[in-house]
This record gives sequence, C-alpha cells and structure tokens, in this order.
Amino acid sequence: MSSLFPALADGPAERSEPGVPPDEVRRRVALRFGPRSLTYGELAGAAGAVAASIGRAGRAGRVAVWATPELETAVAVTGALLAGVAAVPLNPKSGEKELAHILSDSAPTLVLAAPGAHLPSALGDVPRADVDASATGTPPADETADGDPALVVYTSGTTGPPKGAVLPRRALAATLDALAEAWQWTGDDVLVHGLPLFHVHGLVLGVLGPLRRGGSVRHLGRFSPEGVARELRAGATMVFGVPTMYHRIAEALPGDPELAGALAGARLLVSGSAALPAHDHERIAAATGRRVIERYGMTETLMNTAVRADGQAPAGTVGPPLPGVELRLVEEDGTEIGAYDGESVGEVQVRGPNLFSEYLNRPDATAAAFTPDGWFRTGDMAVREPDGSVCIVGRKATDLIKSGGYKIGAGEIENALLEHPGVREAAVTGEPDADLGERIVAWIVPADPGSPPGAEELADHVARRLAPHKRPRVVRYLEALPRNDMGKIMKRALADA
Ligand code: MCA
Ligand code: AMP
Repeated sequence: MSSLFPALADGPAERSEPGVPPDEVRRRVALRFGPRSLTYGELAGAAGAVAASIGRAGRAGRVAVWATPELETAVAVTGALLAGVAAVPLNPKSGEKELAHILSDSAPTLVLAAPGAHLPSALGDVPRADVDASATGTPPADETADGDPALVVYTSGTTGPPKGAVLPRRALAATLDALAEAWQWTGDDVLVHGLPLFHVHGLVLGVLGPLRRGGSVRHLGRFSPEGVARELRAGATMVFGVPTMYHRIAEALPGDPELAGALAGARLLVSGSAALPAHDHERIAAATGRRVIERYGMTETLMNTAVRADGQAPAGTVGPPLPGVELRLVEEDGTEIGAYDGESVGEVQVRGPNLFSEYLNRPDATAAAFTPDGWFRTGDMAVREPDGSVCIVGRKATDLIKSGGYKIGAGEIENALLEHPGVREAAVTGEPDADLGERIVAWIVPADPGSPPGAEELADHVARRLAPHKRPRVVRYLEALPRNDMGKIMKRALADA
C-alpha cells in the first residue's frame, strides 16, 4: 500500500509534499517529548533502525511496545509500522494478571522498550530490544497490504479479560485522513497532549496523526494545564484531551489568565473518549472565547464522527459522520431510525474503512459484534439532530464504566476483587464524578464482617492485578448483595442500598 507516513517515505518523490522541498521536510521537528526531539530525518533513521532489526527477527508475528510516555515509544511503533509488523502497545502500569493475559493472547516475538526501562518478570521470556533514538537505519522495502494488521489494542468488555482489537493499516490511514479533512489538519499543525500511548486516542490520533500529516507532536509526559499553556505559547496549534483534562483546565482557568490567553490562541481544542460535560464546555468558552469541539470514536472503529473545524455543530453533539463512515441508529428490534429529530434514540451502528478487522483469537466475540449485514454494534445510544449531527445520550451496557476516559469493565474488577481472601461477594458500578466522569465503586460483602478488608487494601489489590486506573475509588460494605429471583445481582438497586 502507499506509505502510512509520506514524510518518512524512502524516495525523494514520495518524501516531498506539494510545494515543500524534501530537505525542508527532513529538517522539520516530528516529535518532542520534554527536552528531547527528533526531526523527520532523524525519525526516519531511528524508526528505520527499529524496522531493520524487526525485519531480521522475522516479519511474522507481533512486537510488543512498552508504551511509556517517551520518545522511544513513538519511534518503536513507527518502526514496527515501517517493518509491516503489528505492534501491541502495553500499558507500563499493567498489573500482573492483565499483563499475563495480554502476553499469552498476543504472543509477541519481541518487546521494544526505552533503554533503562524496567520490565516486569512476566516479560522475562520475550526477547527485548532497546530503542536507540539516535540510530540511523533503513527500513526494509514496503511490501504491506491495506488489510495487514498495524496495531493490536486491548480494550475492556463487560465481562472477562480485555480483548485485542486488530486494527488494519487501512483503518489508520482512513481515520487520520478523514480527521484531516474535517479539521483542515496539515503539516503546519503542532499538536500538544499528555495522553497515554497505549490507547487509540494518544497513540493513533495523538502521535501517528501528526506524523501522517508531516506535522509535529509535543508530548507533555504527564498532563497538566500549565504544560498545555506553555506549549501553546511556544507555537502549538491544537490540543487533544479527554474530558477529565478539560475539566482540570476549566478548574484552573479562573486563577490563570495566561492559560486563558494561551487557549484563546489555539487553532483547535478537541475532546474525546467520553462526553465533555456542558458545564466544562461553558466555563472554557466563557474564559477563552473558544469552544472545545468533540469527536466520537472507539478502539474498534477509530473515529466515527467529528465536529468540523469550519462547522457550527449544536452544543453537546459529536458532529456528523466523518467522510467514508456510514452511521445509522437502530432500535432494539433492529428497525433503523431514519428521522433526524433530535429525539428518537437508537444504538449507533457503523460501517467503513475505519473499522477493526477482528478481536484477536476471539471469533465468537468478533461475530457477536457485527450484525449479519456487516454493521458494527457500538453499544452507544444516540439521537440525530436535524442537521445530521450525532448526540451520544448513553450506553447499552451498565457494566461498562468510563473513568478518566478509560473504558473499564465491571466484570474484570469484580473477578479481581473476588480473588481477595477477605471478599465473599463483590459488585462494581460507576457513579458520577465531576473530575473523572464516572468513579469506580466496589460493593463488598466481606468474608468476615468483623474485620473487612480496608478500601485502600482493595484498591491496591486491583491496581496490582489489573491497572491503577481500574482500582475502586470508593468501597461500600453490605451484608448481602441485592439479587433477583434468578440470583442475578440487581445493580440498579445498589444505588439505593
Ligand atoms: C494511585 N496510583 C496508584 C494507586 N493509586 N498506583 C498503584 N496503586 C494504587 N493504589 C497512581 C497512578 O498509577 C498514577 O501514577 C497516580 O497514582 C495518579 O493516578 P490516577 O488518580 O488514576 O490518575 P489521574 O492523575 O487522576 O489521571 C487522570 C488522567 C488519566 C490523566 C485524565 O485518567 C488519563 O490519562 N486518561 C486518559 C485515558 C485515555 O487515553 N483514554 C483513551 C481510551 P503516576 O503518578 O505515576 O501517573 S478511549 C479511545 O482511545 C477511543 C478510541 C477514543 O474515543 O478516544
Ligand atoms: P474505548 O472502547 O475505550 O475506545 O472507548 C470508546 C467509547 O468511548 C465509545 O463507545 C463511547 O462510549 C465513548 N466515547 C468516545 N468519544 C466520546 C464522546 N465524544 N462523547 C461521548 N462518548 C464518547
């Protein structure tokens, strides 16, 4: 297929953009993480060296990437893509159980990491290759096809361990080009963000997006409103973040006129991964004169809709479907809702080149995710506004929690809690939280009511086994869980317990 990264392509003709001489592209800064940066010429050498080393190790299979928020992670993923080998980004804070599952499921032949990164013992059997950001290498010739897997990204379901969504190269190219069209996103844009690099938002949109355009990304390492303001003042044009980040910006604005000034000068402020509450929208608009725009996507579908840079979408909507994306709303009985009336609620179903190809090793789950005529069931409920914009109003599954923009399945946390000796029964729900959107609440029936395990101990237990962002923020103790006649836990009754 044509290169995913024209600005890194291996021939002068491909490397040049219209009107921009190749040498100028090579001297442009591609990546900046704190004080460290790489130009396109340097990235071509470093990622080329990664690709060449993977090539020698054999093209078959997958490579894991220890996805710390560092320059090396971006180089590693770019190198894997140049080599035509699927990359599996790993959360560097993954707990033992989660990491063991992802490794046995994805069976990587190699793990790429920053020099000096400490890898847990679960990775002991996987050969390690350190990424040298100053290397100069040449990738093997591009023999990839559009449908070849580019990334395997793990995402939580309502029950069981996370599933690996296999994202083909076609999907990455399609979603990034559709966003470029909607947002007039070009090589002149400089993106700032502090998103994690093991999910679609931070990795695909936030790193591969600028690289596909021939533009720049400045990663904060760790998100802070001050970091965003500093980079905007230093020339960044776009901000990507989850609602929790915009909430923290909104909280900081009253005491920080410099932050307000910096945001006012940005070309585009974009929020996604969860709904941005109207109150935060309004506070940012009032202090900066700028509206944050939303886009809607999913690990399995990449981006489905976006408010356009030049458009006036009604507040609270995620914009119209992106070019190339077919989107419909469907009632419980399968009837399609044709009306754009801002009222009729249905499940969002999508088709298009932006979709994943399968859940790795899970043909059952893949089949269940699609309708017989090939539409992907998102599980999100929405209405269409009269102008065609989509407004997400909820989710089908109550057992999926969105906290800080992370999707977290109640079932995997319940299973982890039940492995604690002090827990007899457990149920997990999400509760509204001004900062995180939803916070994870664990409802516990202790094995010994006389000495129940403490909230912190249970949070540590879950963080160690799964990941810190999956830990319960609140623990409530009960004598018994409310159950129906079938013995099923009645989660809605828990709120009143
Ligand atoms: C706290 N920590 C712990 C424990 N408690 N570690 C171990 N055990 C514990 N008991 C540590 C954490 O690891 C972290 O470490 C620090 O304390 C703070 O943790 P936490 O409170 O959870 O984090 P936060 O500061 O509140 O994080 C808020 C955040 C974060 C920055 C907004 O939630 C975030 O990055 N969200 C982004 C999620 C995302 O990208 N989602 C995209 C998926 P340390 O101090 O070392 O950090 S959705 C997607 O991709 C689709 C396609 C889409 O539409 O975008
Ligand atoms: P994930 O599975 O982690 O990729 O998260 C995807 C889910 O995030 C979607 O199915 C939606 O429920 C939610 N989501 C993403 N963007 C938005 C948005 N702008 N507004 C509301 N929900 C969103």
